[in-house]
Amino acid sequence: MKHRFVTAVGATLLGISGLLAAGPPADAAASAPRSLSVYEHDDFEGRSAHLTGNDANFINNYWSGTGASINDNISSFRNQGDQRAVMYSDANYSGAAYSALAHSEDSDLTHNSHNPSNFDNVASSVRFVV
Ligand SMILES: [Ca+2]
Ligand SMILES: [Ca+2]
Ligand SMILES: [Ca+2]
Repeated sequence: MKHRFVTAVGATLLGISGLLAAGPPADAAASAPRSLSVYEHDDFEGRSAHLTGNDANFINNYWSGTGASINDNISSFRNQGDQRAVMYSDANYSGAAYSALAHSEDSDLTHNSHNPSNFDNVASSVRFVV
């Protein structure tokens, strides 16, 4: 039901843009913000931090308003961006990789079905990919 509704809206938007017929087409790549919110505890609780670009080492990234590093302490996340965020267990994009799909969230990094089974408190770097 929800899917049919979305399809109907998309068709309506296509119809409108067809009528306007002017202006450049939307550039998907240009509207692909990198926006990953990470949390200290499960269920998006505890302290939080916002990552908006590639970062090779979380050792100098801190929970907002604190001097405490997020390194090896991320337990849940929300990826609000249009790009996939690949988090790595080690610095410099190495070690085990956890792929956080665009517009996805994980409330508990301890149990994962399509990623390393336990990625709780291990993330040390992140790289965004389209
Ligand atoms: Ca860093
Ligand atoms: Ca934690
Ligand atoms: Ca680590």
